[in-house]
Amino acid sequence: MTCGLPYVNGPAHIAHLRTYVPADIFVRFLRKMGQDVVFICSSDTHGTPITVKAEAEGVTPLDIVEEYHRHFLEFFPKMGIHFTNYGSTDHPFNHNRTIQIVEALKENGHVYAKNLKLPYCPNCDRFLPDRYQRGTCPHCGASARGDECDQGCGRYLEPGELMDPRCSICGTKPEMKETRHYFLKLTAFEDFLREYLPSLDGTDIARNYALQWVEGGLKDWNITRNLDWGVKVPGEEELVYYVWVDAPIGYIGSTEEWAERTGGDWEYYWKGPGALIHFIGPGIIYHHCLFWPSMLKGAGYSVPDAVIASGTMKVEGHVFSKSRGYVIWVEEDYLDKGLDPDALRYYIVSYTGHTRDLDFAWQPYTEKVNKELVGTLGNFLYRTLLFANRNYKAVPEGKVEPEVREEVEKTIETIRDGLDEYEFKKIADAIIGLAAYGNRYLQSREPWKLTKTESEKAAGVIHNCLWLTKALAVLMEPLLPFKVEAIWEQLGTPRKDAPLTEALEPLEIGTPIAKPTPLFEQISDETLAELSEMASKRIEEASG
Ligand code: B3M
Ligand code: ZN
Repeated sequence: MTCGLPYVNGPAHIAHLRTYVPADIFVRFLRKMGQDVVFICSSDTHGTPITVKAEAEGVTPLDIVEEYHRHFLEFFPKMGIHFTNYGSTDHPFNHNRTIQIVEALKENGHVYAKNLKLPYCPNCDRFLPDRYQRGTCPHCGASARGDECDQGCGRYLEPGELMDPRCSICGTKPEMKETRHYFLKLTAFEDFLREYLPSLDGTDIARNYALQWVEGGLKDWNITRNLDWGVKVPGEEELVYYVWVDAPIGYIGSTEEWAERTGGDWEYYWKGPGALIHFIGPGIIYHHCLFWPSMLKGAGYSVPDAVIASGTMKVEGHVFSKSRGYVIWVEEDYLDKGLDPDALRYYIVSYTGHTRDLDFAWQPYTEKVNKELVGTLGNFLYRTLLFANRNYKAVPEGKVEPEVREEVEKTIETIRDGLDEYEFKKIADAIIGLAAYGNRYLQSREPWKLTKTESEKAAGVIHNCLWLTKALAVLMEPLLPFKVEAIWEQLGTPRKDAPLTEALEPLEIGTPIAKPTPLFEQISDETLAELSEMASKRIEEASG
């Protein structure tokens, strides 16, 4: 299983989390259900996103890559996201794998060379690949950059397609100059794609967009660029492979890094029976559903089984945009302020369905934390553990009531449906629903009244509540891994990564229950005001 690779040209932001949080939750559930998963990611180190940033800062691409590679490596665990391997597309394994795959494509007749006239800036004295040019989108007329209509229809653009290009560094109108490039014969994969895409698992948006593009007609794909930084094309001084060639191959490269480190078998996943699952953002469906399966197929590798593309990200009601200030820098704006990583994981998946627009705003964030996490979930856990500690100091005698058991079984069913449908909100809602049931159960049985008159009954109620607490701990661990560690400690039975079936196992009577501390913290009006103020300031500064 893989996640789209972050370009290492800046720190982690909230839109990144839309891929990584659901993917991490998915992997954790698969493992709880006994599946063997290798969870792969890497720093995307090549292409003009890196070189443009390096030029702007007057440093080398390698400086940028090293700085932000380290950032991401340290960042993911702070959000509870754990890859089996987090590698780099600049690793020699990936350079070699890229060259091997293009060679195989060539041998199979899928790659050809062709001379092209491409924009060349006489002032900067170089060709203008991808982000080195801005102009007009030939499809929708919006302002666009060389490789993508980034402010309009979102389409992928081939070199030479952008209209009225200008050098994005100096603004000069480029000349057209001849240069030799390599192409992947994407058109030859049309029949394959027509047959393959309808059976591709994952979210509908991935499959449907891809099919629509095939219907609209395919074009051969230019796989080289006039750049120094990247995977050098053997025998061609001036060319590197386009970053979208070596970036997905980086999924394989990172698996090879893992295999070397652990003695694992990377070919099992890439040429054998292992299922291949990609989690991605909505802007890179074209690359993952058209280019990538064609490359894999044409070079003799397995093709993806599922592509799970999310919907888009908004911040404070506006389309996510770093330049316009509609951004949350996860480390600086969130974690460094002492805010809870689990609460953010929860917000990301519970706000809306996986393929819809997800808006991050501080007001609904505060409401969700205070109402759902503190009010419902935290409240049930705290009341249960406090009552158990005060009255029994340990798990009291009792029998799990059929009604209580049924609630847990129902929750497990809903979680399984959520995983099948890639609807992670279903899972989050089911967990809060189970806690809400716990609150209702506790409230209706009133054990605080029973302790004097019918002490056995009171103990039975608390036994059931503790059993629910354990079930919740098992079921919500993928969502709220930090909190669950704390719950296990309070329950006196550390059971990290317990299988899903553990949710239905009996409790051990007599296990000591320590004095609990509340798991979730209420967000005050003052904190909300400060956070909202920070957001509006950033937006103001960006527009001014
Ligand atoms: N580095 C980031 C993006 O376009 C890009 C993903 C590569 S996945 C192989 O979302
Ligand atoms: Zn467009």
